[in-house]
Amino acid sequence: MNKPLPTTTFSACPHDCPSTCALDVELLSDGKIGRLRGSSLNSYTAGVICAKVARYSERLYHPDRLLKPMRRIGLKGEVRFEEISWDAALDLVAENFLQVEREHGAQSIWPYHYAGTMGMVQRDSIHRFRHSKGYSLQFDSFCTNMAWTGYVAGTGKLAGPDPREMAVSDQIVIWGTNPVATQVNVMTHAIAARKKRGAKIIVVDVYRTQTMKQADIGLVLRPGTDAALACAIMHVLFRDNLADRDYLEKYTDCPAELEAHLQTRTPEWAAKITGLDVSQIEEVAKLIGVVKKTYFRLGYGFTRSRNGAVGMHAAASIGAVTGCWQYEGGGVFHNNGAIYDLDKSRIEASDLKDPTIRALDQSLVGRILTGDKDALFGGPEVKAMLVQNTNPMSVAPEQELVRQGFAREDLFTVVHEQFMTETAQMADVVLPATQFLEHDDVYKGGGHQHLMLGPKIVDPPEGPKENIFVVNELAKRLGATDHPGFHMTSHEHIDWMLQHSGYGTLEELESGRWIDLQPDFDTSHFIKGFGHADGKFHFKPDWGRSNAPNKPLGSPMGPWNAMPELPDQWDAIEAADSEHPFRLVTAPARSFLNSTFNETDSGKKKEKQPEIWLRSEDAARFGIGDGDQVKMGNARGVVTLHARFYEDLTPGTVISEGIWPNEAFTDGKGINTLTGADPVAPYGGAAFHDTAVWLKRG
Ligand SMILES: Nc1nc2c(c(=O)[nH]1)N[C@H]1C(S)=C(S)[C@@H](COP(=O)(O)OP(=O)(O)OC[C@H]3O[C@@H](n4cnc5c(=O)[nH]c(N)nc54)[C@H](O)[C@@H]3O)O[C@H]1N2
Ligand SMILES: Nc1nc2c(c(=O)[nH]1)N[C@H]1C(S)=C(S)[C@@H](COP(=O)(O)OP(=O)(O)OC[C@H]3O[C@@H](n4cnc5c(=O)[nH]c(N)nc54)[C@H](O)[C@@H]3O)O[C@H]1N2
Ligand code: SF4
Ligand SMILES: [Mo]
Repeated sequence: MNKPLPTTTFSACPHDCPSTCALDVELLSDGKIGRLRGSSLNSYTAGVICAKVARYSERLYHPDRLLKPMRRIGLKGEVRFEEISWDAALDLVAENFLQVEREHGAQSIWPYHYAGTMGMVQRDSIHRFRHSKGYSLQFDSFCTNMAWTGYVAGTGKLAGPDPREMAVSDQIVIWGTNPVATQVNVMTHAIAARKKRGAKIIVVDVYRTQTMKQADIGLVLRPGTDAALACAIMHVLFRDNLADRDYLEKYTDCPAELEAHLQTRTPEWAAKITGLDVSQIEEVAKLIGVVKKTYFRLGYGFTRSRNGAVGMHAAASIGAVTGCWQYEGGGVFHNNGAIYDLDKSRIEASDLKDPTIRALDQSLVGRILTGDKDALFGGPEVKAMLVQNTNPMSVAPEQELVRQGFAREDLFTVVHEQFMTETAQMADVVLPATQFLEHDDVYKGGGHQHLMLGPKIVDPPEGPKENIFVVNELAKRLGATDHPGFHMTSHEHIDWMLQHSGYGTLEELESGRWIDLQPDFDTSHFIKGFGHADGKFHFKPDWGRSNAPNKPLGSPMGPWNAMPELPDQWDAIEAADSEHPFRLVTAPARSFLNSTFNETDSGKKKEKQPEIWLRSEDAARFGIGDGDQVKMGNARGVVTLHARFYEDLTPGTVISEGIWPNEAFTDGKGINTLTGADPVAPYGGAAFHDTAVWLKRG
């Protein structure tokens, strides 16, 4: 007898990736899932997804999945646990939270979460729990702050030309992102433009990435010098009469001032700062000036520096000088966050949010847990945490402090996880979580324009429960379920949010799978004006009062007063010095997604081992050979890993791809031992790619 053919159903990728792919999921006759594919019906996904999600069954049926609630029986970090029932686990958590609240106040409890799933019901319900109890708030700073702030400083709105228009561009500039690894669909559309129209692809990065290998022109510059490149490009545009002066007059705030300011920002000036050749800068500037339909796809990578917001703003400014925004296939795109306008008040219980409660900075978790008064805003110590959707013991900067903090015997930590992550290992109570194919949720694409449904497709094994179950059950035990959001199923939440946002019903989304929310051409291209009150693109942002989307603390931070008024190279980076001659960039690995997928064998096999890539001549200066074990350090700590010669980066730059578990390093200390948590101006953020280090053999 022939085996029945697999049937196919649909979902959406839950991971923190701008592509948010529309998925076709194979259901096998034994009820298990088979391969995942990109939906060819979705105009952005266009049938393509990354390899790590295509083989999701490896993660779903992984033998190391957490299946039972557990409580700690050893010392913190000894990783000795015993299984307990869900009821006993939830009771234990509630008891401890109530006790902490009685003794130290509600703000000494800090629900801590991030982007393990991007589903809005499962990810954001923790806020409903937080607000209904008056626990400490969280200021999100791992990822988007500098990028969004810099982009919005120019455009006034976090949105831009339809990324599908890349397919009709004559030239695509991929700047500070490595889409082959981090958001594969950008390549689909860019390559389509090359095939159909001979579009050129230009890539700007700090090493020759997989993406740059596919480019027509690659610019490898020094980390944190993108604003210098952008200024020199704009200098050439003005100098050679390639600026669109009518556009500048109509659409920008101070074109004459910008032109005067850029007089001295010559290619020669920028070459010294960036490490590029003058001829490379001239060539790219000319192409950008002459090819009107140029689409800039600006990523996050180049903004993870202490001058990151300034770099993003400078790069975005180029488009306002050429006027490429006016054309189909032209403009500057970073993220579409502002097009969705969703009513999440039922999910988050935002009506209960008390803005006077402190918002603790997620990147400062190490300082916070070790009692840093400033990081605690002078308030009570953190005594209990519920951690969901994040793995701070791997991903947060200043790991030495993070470890010390989570090792505190007087800190009661609950970790709700799919795997025994390094954070779960430090918990008092570990709760097993469902994976995305086992629960309902709804997703929005940051790098595109679709709101997408990801319904429950298979039953979880006995044990794992979804995030809203944990949040609702704890709220019940803590006597805090007044808000109607606690009495709704995930279906009801999705339906309510859709209806109250004006996007129909859940039933409609179920039949359509997704909604395309791309605004019309004029809106996306800012033809009727940019997002600021004066309708102009701002070359001269008011950094201290910008309408950045991510500024819950209200006031600017970091050395924001020193930010340049106009696009310029800003000296705020952690520069190399005689003690720290190298600049470290911790770029993403293709087979991992932050710390996710580093539990699967195929991911580990592909990425091999933690490495530091450097030029052979740099290595030789320090007596380091290819493959040698090396120590790399700075005042924050020391890590041990293996050197690999890599010639396609600037002298003095070193690259370490991937957030490996700390335990994958020889001395058990991972890459974030070296990265800093100091808030970047003007609205916070962690400068993951901006670290000065020393290197030696050993
Ligand atoms: N495979 C994989 N995919 C991922 C992730 C992952 O870890 N792995 N992470 C996901 C997440 S959370 C996010 S936010 C996105 C981020 O995706 P991206 O927008 O691509 O940002 P990054 O991954 O930080 O870095 C991208 C590139 O920026 C480069 N870069 C670093 N510093 C500089 C600089 O100063 N100038 C320039 N020009 N380039 C620089 C790095 O070398 C890297 O190649 O990707 C998501 N997708
Ligand atoms: N050195 C360095 N550090 C970085 C970066 C870098 O480029 N370099 N990038 C930074 C960036 S951009 C980001 S966004 C952060 C990301 O940091 P995190 O958001 O912490 O991302 P992950 O490491 O993938 O961890 C997410 C965890 O959530 C769990 N999870 C997934 N789905 C669910 C669910 O439905 N329920 C529950 N309870 N858990 C779930 C996963 O198993 C995983 O362990 O890392 C930052 N750290
Ligand atoms: S490319 Fe990104 S969104 Fe698409 S399947 Fe892979 S991780 Fe998910
Ligand atoms: Mo991120």
